[in-house]
Amino acid sequence: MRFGDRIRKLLGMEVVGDEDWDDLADLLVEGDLGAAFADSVVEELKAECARTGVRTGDEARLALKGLLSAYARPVSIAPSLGGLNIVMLLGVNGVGKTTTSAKLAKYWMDNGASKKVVLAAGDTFRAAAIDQLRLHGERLGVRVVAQERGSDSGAVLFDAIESATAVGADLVIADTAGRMHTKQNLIKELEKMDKIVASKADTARYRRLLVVDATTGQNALRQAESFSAAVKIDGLVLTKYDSSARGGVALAIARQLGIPTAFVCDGERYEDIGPFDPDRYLDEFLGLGS
Ligand SMILES: Nc1nc2c(ncn2[C@@H]2O[C@H](COP(=O)(O)OP(=O)(O)OP(=O)(O)O)[C@@H](O)[C@H]2O)c(=O)[nH]1
Ligand SMILES: [Mg+2]
Repeated sequence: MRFGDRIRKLLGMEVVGDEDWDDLADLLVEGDLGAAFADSVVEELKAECARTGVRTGDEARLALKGLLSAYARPVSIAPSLGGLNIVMLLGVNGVGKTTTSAKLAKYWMDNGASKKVVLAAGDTFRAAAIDQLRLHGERLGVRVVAQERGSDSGAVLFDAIESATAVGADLVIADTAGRMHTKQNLIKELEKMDKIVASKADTARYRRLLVVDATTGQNALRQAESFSAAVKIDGLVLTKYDSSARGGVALAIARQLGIPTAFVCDGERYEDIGPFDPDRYLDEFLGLGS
């Protein structure tokens, strides 16, 4: 059963009783809000329902939507005209960074936001990562700038930016490694790449997206904490939303760290990406709407 349907079923009653609130808090924890957030939002909801005289489950879900909407924060990330834009994708291994790099290239070419994209193979840790990005480049007709495995990822980004400028591209999408020998190495590497890009790019055209896997629950919150301690994160990409559709962790990340969500991915095909739509997202999460 989809998460939203479980909420709908739980709050299906005519009159919401005391034990229902506890069950709701438990279910919201399963939806990846985390215990403290779930408890506090249910307390708020209880108070609001008492104050406004809300009694039915349907009304309660609507009121809950209102409370959660403070944390369903969208951000619009798109290349802007008149200069070179850089979008760097960050995240731990396996979350979908490489796939999302390719999806975004196609998405922005298709909607006219970019005339010419360069993909940068900033994951130099694994040889297969470079081949994977090259394959996407071939399929999409997009230039891929890469060096051999083990080379300096900052140098790859530097090259990609030079190359993009030389061929008149307006967008560099940089894939990065999700894995290093140690977590400390990974963070250092990111800080270094970030400095290189920041020194070559117009800050208004440089965006860092953190990719998180919706199926990993509260782990994604911890990842967001460590990445945002190293570099400024402009927005989230919530991937694998198709296989979970709980996705409450995006709300938890916004509440805890103030990071908004830019895109949601719900499948493995290039087209399976779209801008984060808070209204639709909350309706799905709470089993509202159709
Ligand atoms: N169902 C589903 N699968 C996805 C989605 N995004 C990515 N995947 C799959 O997740 C797997 C990992 O994706 P990658 O793009 O290689 O992830 P990565 O973050 O680059 O991984 P590393 O390079 O190992 O750090 C692949 O099998 C993708 O097809 C999504 O939105 N939905
Ligand atoms: Mg990858």
